[in-house]
Parts: sequence; C-alpha cells; structure tokens
Amino acid sequence: MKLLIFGVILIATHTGAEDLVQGPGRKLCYTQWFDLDNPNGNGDNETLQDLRAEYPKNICSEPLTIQAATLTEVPAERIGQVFEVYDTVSGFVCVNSQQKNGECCLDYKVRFGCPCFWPSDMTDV
Ligand SMILES: [Ca+2]
Ligand SMILES: [Ca+2]
Repeated sequence: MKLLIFGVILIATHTGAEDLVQGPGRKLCYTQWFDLDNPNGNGDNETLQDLRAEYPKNICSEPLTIQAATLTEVPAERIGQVFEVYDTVSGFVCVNSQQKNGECCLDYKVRFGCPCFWPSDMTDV
C-alpha cells in the first residue's frame, strides 16, 4: 500500500515537471512604432483604443509590455515628464497641463511587446 502511494506521487511529480518544460515560450516580439497624435491640444495621446482603431490588425490582444520613446529615439523614462497613462492596457497619454514649468509634452511614439507567435507585422527585438 505504501509503495502504491509512493508510485502515484512519483507519477504526479513527473507530469508536473514535463508541463514546465513544454510550457509556452515567452519570447517577446515588438510591434512597429506607432505615432498617431501630436502634443498639440491637451497633450500627446497614443492610447491603445485609438491605435487599435487605426491599426486593427497590428497589435496583439494582450500586449506583454509597452515602450514609449520620443521621435528622436530617447526612451520616455529618461525624459522626466509626467505621464498620465503608460501601461499595456490603456497605452500612453502625456497631458500638457501636468508638465513642470509650463512645458508641453514632447512628441512620443509607442510600441508593444507581444508573444512571438502573433502573426502580423512583427520585427524581432
Ligand atoms: Ca494632441
Ligand atoms: Ca505622438
């Protein structure tokens, strides 16, 4: 009886390990860069909602990462401006009135990291 229980545990453990090995890869592929809006008006709005409307096939349904950068290729994190929205669910929004010293937002572009099996318009990292 003890031997049987030991055997069952062994099989269960083994199956779990196999699942791990065969689990889906998490390799990331980036979309193209998107720049829909300019900083005029109330700010620079690169929301996922707007981008999906404009490019319905180019962004996976659940992006894993988002990157924003200025049009001169500087990562948004290094600029030091305030971003109202910067996430994989809503996209990116910089509001002019939230910036220091009456500055306007710079013009930003965004791209998304998707699982690599997503079929369209992907470039490798
Ligand atoms: Ca604008
Ligand atoms: Ca922009």
